[in-house]
Amino acid sequence: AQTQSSAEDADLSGYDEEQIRLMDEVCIVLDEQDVPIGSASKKLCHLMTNIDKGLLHRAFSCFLFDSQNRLLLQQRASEKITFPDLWTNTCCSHPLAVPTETGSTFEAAVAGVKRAAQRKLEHELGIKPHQVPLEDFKFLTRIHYKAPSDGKWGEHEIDYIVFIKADVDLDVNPNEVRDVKYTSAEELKEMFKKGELKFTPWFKLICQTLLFEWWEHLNSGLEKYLDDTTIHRM
Ligand code: DMA
Ligand code: MN
Repeated sequence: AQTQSSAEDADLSGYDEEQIRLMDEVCIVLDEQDVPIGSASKKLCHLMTNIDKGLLHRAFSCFLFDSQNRLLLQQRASEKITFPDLWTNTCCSHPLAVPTETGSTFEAAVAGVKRAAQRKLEHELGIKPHQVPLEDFKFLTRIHYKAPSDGKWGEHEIDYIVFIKADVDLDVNPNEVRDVKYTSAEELKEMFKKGELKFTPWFKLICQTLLFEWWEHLNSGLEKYLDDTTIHRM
């Protein structure tokens, strides 16, 4: 059979047209050591039938803090195919299987992730690249996790965590983001206690493990937390 475009694909019928189009993006396929071994569409990478066979791809999670050390949260749009309407960290997506975002060494991979983060902060939140210069992103560590979304779709990623401190102007893309809010660490802990908001699985994992300690050290220097060797299996 001929390769189909996602627009005429039964797996994707009924979803938002723009989100269907984005399922044609090409993700970086990895082995368990984070070595790129190929590429596959965003759609193929997020089907649980493929994830259950071990398909793994590269992703990033960006955490943006303002000058008062408040973290910018977003609520995913209802149009999202995976994890719609859930609250999460500032911006997540995938470095694409293109030379500027892939990289064959670890250093090049981190550089690619920073470019992808800058690209998606503009696409999702309307943040202009000059407000989030590449050199201001700080890579922290990698987490490897698997999470089903709704049975059919899910995530299985090695996720590069990057922080950036910046006061930014937002122009939210409603196809991606339903709502945004800034939160202090104490307020976020309260939100988890109250249980009124629903959060994405990867954000919950990062909050349960590493986030709050990093957050406490935002001003005193995160260098000692930079971990270029561990892949946390969660
Ligand atoms: C994918 O995020 C990345 C992680 C860490 C879950 P996403 O579903 O928001 O990606 P995109 O914005 O590209 O749809
Ligand atoms: Mn993914």
